[in-house]
Amino acid sequence: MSAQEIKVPDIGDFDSVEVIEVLVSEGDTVEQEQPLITLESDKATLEVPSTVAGKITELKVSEGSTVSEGDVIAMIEAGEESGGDESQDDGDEQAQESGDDASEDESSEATEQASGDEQSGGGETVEVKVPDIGDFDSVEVIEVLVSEGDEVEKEQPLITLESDKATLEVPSTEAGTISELKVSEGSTVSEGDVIALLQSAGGSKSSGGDKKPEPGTASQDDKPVEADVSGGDPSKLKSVDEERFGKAHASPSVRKYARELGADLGNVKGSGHKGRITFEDVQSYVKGALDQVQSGKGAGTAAPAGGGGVPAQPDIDFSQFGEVEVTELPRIRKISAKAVHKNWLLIPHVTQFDNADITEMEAFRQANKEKAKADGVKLTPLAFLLKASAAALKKFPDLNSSLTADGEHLVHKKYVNIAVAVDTPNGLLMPVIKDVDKKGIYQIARDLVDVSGRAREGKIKGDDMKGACFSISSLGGVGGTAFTPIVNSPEVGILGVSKHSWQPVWNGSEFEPRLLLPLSFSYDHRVIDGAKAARITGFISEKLSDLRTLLL
Ligand code: CAO
Repeated sequence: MSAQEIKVPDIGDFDSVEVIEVLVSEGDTVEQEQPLITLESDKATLEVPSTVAGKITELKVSEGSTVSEGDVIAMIEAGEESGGDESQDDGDEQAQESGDDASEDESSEATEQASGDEQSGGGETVEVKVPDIGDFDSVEVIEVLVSEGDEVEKEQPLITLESDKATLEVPSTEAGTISELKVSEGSTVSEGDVIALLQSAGGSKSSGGDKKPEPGTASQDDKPVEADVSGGDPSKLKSVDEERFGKAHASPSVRKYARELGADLGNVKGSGHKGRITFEDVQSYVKGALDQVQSGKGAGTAAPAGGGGVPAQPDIDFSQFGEVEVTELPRIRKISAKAVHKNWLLIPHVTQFDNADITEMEAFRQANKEKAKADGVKLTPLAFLLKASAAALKKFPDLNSSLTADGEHLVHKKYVNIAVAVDTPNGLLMPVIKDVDKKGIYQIARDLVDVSGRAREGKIKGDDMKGACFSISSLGGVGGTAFTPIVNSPEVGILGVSKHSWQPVWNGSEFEPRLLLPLSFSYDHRVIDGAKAARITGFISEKLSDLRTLLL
């Protein structure tokens, strides 16, 4: 009985792919179709199965080797149950055929296909097709990573495909705007199928193949901080159980991301479709591990199945309890949901509460409201809050700073731009009012009406929401006594404002009615400590209480 070679089959547009796992040992008896090794490139993970049943006499690869199509993985002595010589021949032929499939003609055709059918001159519609995906046909789309209208870069993953043996992401062949999506989650596709129509940006905006794929539509600012989760002891979190990591249900870019952070995917519970592990799951896991390291529990035990202690959202069929209707979140809400989730997980928040006595400020505002209105200005308490916050940003330089990515330096800003949370029909937007420290109350009030109006009408531009040093979220016009706003990273503080109310205040000899404005100041505890936070909130209260100091 002669041993036969098991070769790497047609694996699509990949060459020199790393063996991340060897699933068998010499001497093992394997079944036909039993996976022998797992390969992983930056875009795909796939298992290579045995083409025959039999006994492994020699392994030709080890973990860390790189292989290409046609390379021999192992020698197998075919067993009786495999059907003898006939099946050996089949296996050989199969491996051979796989090799033949990737003939030069076909691979150049695949490359042509992958570069789109039309020339990439600016503004042309380009069809993005499923490239050569090897020995796979009718593969399920398990994730659509973009939406119509999204701007994408060349090489940015658009969809994730998954067969029973492989997961791979299909990247965009051009930079441009997605004008139409031709697939949805659950569709099945084969090589050459059109995934999306893309309005080409001109073909020059390549991001390079090494760019880390971003989850969904998260902005640059949403990129997760590459946290050192070792808590000073790299051995604690960096010991990854390779076997469980290999078996985890995650896309290649999530795997790559987990490897970069030293997160053991085997311990991360997936909250995505069919329990798939998402970027957010990895972030939650890392955050949970970090919290446990910091609280002294140690990361060795910090690997709860729920992803850093955060239980995954169970997929509940609510219709069992009564009638339901499922609606999709608006695009802005999806984006802000990702941002607040990331900020809530990554920033150690504390909220400091205080009351500002705005009796005089309100008297001033009421006295000037009509006159301001005649000048086209809507004078609300928010303009005064912006001015007081600008003064605080100048007085406390750490409040007007951002942590560097390594977490070891502060970038102090010499400008004072403040974002304001605006409730719009499509979700929360944060337009920025620039140079607040250099503007008077009227000008700030004018800017506020301008940006909030444009935000509500959907006319705000991306640039209008960049460059903030601090944020204010006012629910004063709505109600409530206090809340805990979430800091917008990389800012380090946010001021929440609730509805003012008349309260009896003891003045030393009697209770006196005073108008109190509740302030809720949330801050990043890595940058600001509690005493400073109390001073900052006190400073803002003082400025609002004594308009003379504010208007100076
Ligand atoms: N206490 C009591 N009344 C207040 C107040 C406060 N703290 N702040 C504002 N008001 C009053 C205003 O004076 C105005 O009344 P008058 O017309 O009689 O003067 C009324 O409430 C409505 O104000 P407004 O909402 O039109 O204007 P604003 O400047 O206070 O706020 C804006 C503008 C855009 C911030 C606001 O409209 C908005 O969208 N707020 C929601 C923000 C939000 O959703 N935050 C939560 C985010 S999650 O962290």
